Amino acid sequence: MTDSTVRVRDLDESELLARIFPLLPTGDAVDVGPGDDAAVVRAPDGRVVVSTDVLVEDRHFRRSWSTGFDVGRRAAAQNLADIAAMGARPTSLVVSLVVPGDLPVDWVTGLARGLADAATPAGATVVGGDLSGGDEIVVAVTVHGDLDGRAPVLRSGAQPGDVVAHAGVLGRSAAGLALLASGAASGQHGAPGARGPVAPFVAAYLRPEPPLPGGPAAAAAGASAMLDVSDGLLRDAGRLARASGVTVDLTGGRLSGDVSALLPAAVELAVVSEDVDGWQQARRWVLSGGEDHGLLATFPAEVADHGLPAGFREIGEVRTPVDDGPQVLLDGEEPDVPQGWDHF
Ligand code: TPS
Repeated sequence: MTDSTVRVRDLDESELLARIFPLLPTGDAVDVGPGDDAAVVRAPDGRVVVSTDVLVEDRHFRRSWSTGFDVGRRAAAQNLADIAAMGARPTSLVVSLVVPGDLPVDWVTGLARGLADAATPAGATVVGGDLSGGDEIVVAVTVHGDLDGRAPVLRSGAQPGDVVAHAGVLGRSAAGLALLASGAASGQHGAPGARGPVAPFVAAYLRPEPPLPGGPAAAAAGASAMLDVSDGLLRDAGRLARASGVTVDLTGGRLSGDVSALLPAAVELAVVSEDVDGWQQARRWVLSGGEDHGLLATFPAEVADHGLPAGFREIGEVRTPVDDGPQVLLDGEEPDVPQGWDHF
């Protein structure tokens, strides 16, 4: 029997783990890896950056759109992005998995491969986790990181006059999700399977590539505040603005390249949904789409004058807040589109 006919319930836990362990990324930051009651990891900096993020079937992914590999890759990538957003370097992951008994075992081994695919280039290892049965798939990842002696970059440090900058892509994941949800890209499994104009957008949704080196680079360059964009540019810019007690004013003209890059996706969507205005749709994805996990950071003007770190480009300015005024502006005015993703 191959792993596509073997179901999770056909194996006992130790047999399933024996198939997973060899696939997990390993590294020398670990003294005791998976298999014991707990792992022992090094913390060279003396401080540990920790974050956790969960993926829930039919909320964050659909089994009909995503392979196990895609989900593993995404679960790792979005956690790694949270570490980068503190200005840190990811070191290790702990992965807890809830899976239905009828799930093919190769979905789970695919997930382990996907975790490795995202974690290995980032220098992170998987050091442990837990397995349980349940009605739907849930992947909960905890990630650790190291600051390499630097101060963490918080959301709360932005000052009026700072430059607002972004690294990574904007709206691509939301465009891919819309294409999958509309049927315009249905049946497309992952980047290699998706063809035609929809392929890069579907790939961006299924396999986001956060600009991880940008985190430590921004910290080293003197970023005053940073977060990763998971729920949409406007919503996450609002979080940074609120935490810092400032107003973030985004410059529409600096986002027009991002909007035009999404026009092919809007055109494909228009084929299945007649009332789509391509430019407006693409603009909404850029401003309100989530899950690209780019880095939104602010830099003092004198830092920006010497050149932003690799991957970052200016997209706006930090202003002094106006009492009771909006925290996020677009060209000086309240944005005319929804803020972004809301969980509940
Ligand atoms: C099947 N979505 C879910 S969570 C989220 C977004 C944009 C924001 C980030 O969440 N439907 C399906 N898959 C999706 N990914 C979405 C909708 C959209 P978190 O902060 O929990 O990482």
